[in-house]
Amino acid sequence: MQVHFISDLHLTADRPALTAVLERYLTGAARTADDLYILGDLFEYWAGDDDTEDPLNARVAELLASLARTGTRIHFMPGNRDFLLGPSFSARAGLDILPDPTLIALDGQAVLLCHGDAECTDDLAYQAFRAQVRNPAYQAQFLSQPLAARKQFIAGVRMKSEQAKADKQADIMDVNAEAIDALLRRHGYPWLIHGHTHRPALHRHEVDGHHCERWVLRDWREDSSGAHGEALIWADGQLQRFPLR
Ligand code: LP5
Ligand code: MN
Repeated sequence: MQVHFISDLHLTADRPALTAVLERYLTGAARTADDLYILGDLFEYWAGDDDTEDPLNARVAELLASLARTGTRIHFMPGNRDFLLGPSFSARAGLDILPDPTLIALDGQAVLLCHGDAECTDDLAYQAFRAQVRNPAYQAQFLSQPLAARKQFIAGVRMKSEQAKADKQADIMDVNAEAIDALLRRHGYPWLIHGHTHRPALHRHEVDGHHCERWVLRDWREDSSGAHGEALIWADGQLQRFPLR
């Protein structure tokens, strides 16, 4: 059994090298996976499924669909940037959409998957924003607007979010320890895999006497030495980080 986890690719037409890393991965190492879990923020933002024709979005759907045709099951969990991704994209890409959180088993080890933003409970401004944009009525109203207007609105939100983040203390943008303990308790003390915080690490939590590992995924990025990604891979009964170029 081989299971892969990726998150926080933040794909955008402005960073084609990241899409190239994804393409090499989906046509290479990912082929041996029985399951591939994408734990949110695959895209820099998702304005609605009527944007699937956008060249980058169509290309990503095609790359995922061709992996799915080779037999790998692909699962997508929404992130804080692409929670509007819906049934037309998922049908085209050959994936299913999972609720956040979702409990799975890796060779008998219970593992809870989440994006990670819901657990950043110290970031009160973000949680208020999140409650509003995750409201179905608000989303329906948003999606009834023309695509160009939605993209313009998102550009404004992204700018405000960047400004807000500049004034926030770094630790309020990490997950809250009690929120993690409560989540693990509620789900019977599984391990946890999440992204969002861009703070890759392996944390060991003791909750009510239970030992739980928490694996934080690495975001994909471009720097002076090129574009880098990462898949966390369950194989031979253990989790390991696998760098992607
Ligand atoms: O994504 P990241 O890591 O940079 O920052 C997040 C939080 N910010 C966001 C916003 C997104 O980055 C950008 C928007 C994505 C598009 C989604 C489509 C939505 C359209 C509407 C759908 C119905 O998620 C950031 C966190 C950070 O993670 C760390 O956890 O701190 O949160 C903020 O910065 C939010 C601000 O604190 C408050 C909100 C500012 C925006 C106000 C816009 C006004 C419009 C109100 C409408 C709801
Ligand atoms: Mn995120």
